[in-house]
Amino acid sequence: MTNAMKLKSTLFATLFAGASTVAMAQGVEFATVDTDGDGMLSMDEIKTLLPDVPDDQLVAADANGDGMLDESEYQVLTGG
Ligand SMILES: [Ca+2]
Ligand SMILES: [Ca+2]
Repeated sequence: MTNAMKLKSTLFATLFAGASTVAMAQGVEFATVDTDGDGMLSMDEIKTLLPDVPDDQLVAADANGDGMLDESEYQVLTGG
């Protein structure tokens, strides 16, 4: 392996590590997270599929403070 190739693979590893949480959240559909299909995401449902999302982000995304995320609140959480 050349030095240039080593540098490239190190750079890619760094980029992927930095982006992993956001990329993962963005890649999961609302319907996938809503495991009981009631149209709302409980904090338990979110934590099962997205265990790396910090609590403060979940609280911030819950715009109406009902302890659940609807589809529009989930879009805010995932930046969609
Ligand atoms: Ca649900
Ligand atoms: Ca809510």
